[in-house]
Order: sequence, then C-alpha cells, then structure tokens
Amino acid sequence: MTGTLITVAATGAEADKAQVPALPVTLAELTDTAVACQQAGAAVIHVHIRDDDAKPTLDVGRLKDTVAALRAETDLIVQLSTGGAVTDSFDARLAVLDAEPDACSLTCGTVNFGDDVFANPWGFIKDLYQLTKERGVVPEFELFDLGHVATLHRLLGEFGPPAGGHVHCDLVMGVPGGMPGDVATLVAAVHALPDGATWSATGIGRTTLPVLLGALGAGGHLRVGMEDTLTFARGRPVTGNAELVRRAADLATLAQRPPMAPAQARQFLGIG
Ligand code: KMH
Ligand code: ZN
Repeated sequence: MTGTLITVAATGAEADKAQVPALPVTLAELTDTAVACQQAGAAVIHVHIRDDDAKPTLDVGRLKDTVAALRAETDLIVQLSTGGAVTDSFDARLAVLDAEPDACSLTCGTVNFGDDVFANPWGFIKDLYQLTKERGVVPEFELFDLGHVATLHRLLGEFGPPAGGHVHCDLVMGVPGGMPGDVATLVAAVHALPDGATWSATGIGRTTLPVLLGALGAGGHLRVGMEDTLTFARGRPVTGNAELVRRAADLATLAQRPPMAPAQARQFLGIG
C-alpha cells in the first residue's frame, strides 16, 4: 500500500499577517516553516509569497528567490500557486512559470470565493495547461467544485496528459461558494475523477478534520496548512504549519499509510 503524500499550503493569499502573527510571510519565515514541515512529514510545499508589506505578490524575481531558497534549505517539491490572489491578472498568473518551479497549481474552473470571484475561464485554463507542458512543470489540478472535474476531463481530452505523465488532483473543499467539505461530496468528487488519477483533499476552516479523515479513509492524500485553516481546535489558533503537518502525519501513520518522503513523492508525481 502506498504511503500518504502530505502537502503543506503554508501561507495563502488571504490571511492578514497583522491578525495572524504566526503566518509565514518573509522568505526566512517561509524557509523555517518549510524545514519544520519536512521534518514533520510534508513532501510538497504549495507556495504563495508576500511583499515587504506582507501583501500577496506574484513578483517573478521574488518567486525565483523563493524557489532557490526552498531548494537550498529543503528537499520539498516546490509547487508555486498560479491561483495567486483574486485580484491577480491572468498574465501575472501565467508568468509564475518563469520562476521554474517543480510543480504548480492549476485550478479547473471559476468559483465564488466568499464575497469575491476566483476567475478561471476555459481560455485561461487551457493556456496555462499548455504552458505547463511546454515548460515541463507538473500541474496539480485544483478542484473547488464538481463542475471543475468536468473541465479536467475536457482539458485532458483536448490536450493529453500533463508533464510527468501522471494526473494528480487536489479537492479544495469548504470554500464559501465551492463544494461543501463533507464526506458525501468527497466521495462523489472522487468517483468523477479520470481513471488512474490520484488525489489529495483539503477542507477549509472547520471542514479541515472531516475532509482529512474522509480522505484518509477513502485512500486519498492530504493537504493541510495555514492557507486553509487558522484554528487547530475550537478557540485555539494554529501556532504554525508544522503542527498541522504533524497531526496529518500522525493520523496517516495510524491509518497504516505513513507520510511519503520527498524522493518517493517525486516518483509518485512524475517529477524528475
Ligand atoms: N487564493 C485563491 C484565490 C491556488 O493557489 O492555486 C486561489 C488559490 C488557488 O489559492
Ligand atoms: Zn493556494
């Protein structure tokens, strides 16, 4: 039986550093959390970066420095977000690949995102997908809703398999406006995935634990981190990403599917 791939989504684009002091926003904070998360069982880091004012940015120079620093300090697979913040332009999101990461996120459709809209029209999705193939960057298909699974089928049907040859998806559940973070929805989404695809799941906010436990029970992999939840337990803020990774790793080990090391994860995802 294969182990469990654990991805840490360490920062995100939404949380406010002033309100969440433990959020890693500087390069030093990000590399520190990355080292701790690798020790705790993570194999992949999903990366959003911030500027000097701790605001989200897609600055390519900063992204290149971030990729280099994470590679120098850890063995983690570096997956850059091409989702960015809801305010980022499509051009800026495509330019993320200029930073030459191992992997990137690729969201397969538009979704209401609280009071905002996370826009991913078909034209952008197919341009980004073709660019990942040209550049040899392995995409992780982010699915916020069941309709996104249909678009994933269309994408693979029109343009063929991704760089690395393997389809790995991440079910992002519990976003206000996306699919709910419950086990019935998880099972429905997993049944709709393309044959041979592997998947992780993450539950936003209070759906974190139901989605995590459901994913382990259904043979899936895990994404955790402060992009997705800022509360470890009712009334108890997260102190750092590593404790979320450690909890996921402990539960995966209990489920007899211990965390994959980064080298094993590279093989699993087709990342050379
Ligand atoms: N920040 C969200 C609007 C991704 O990283 O690819 C989009 C997001 C998805 O976080
Ligand atoms: Zn993200």
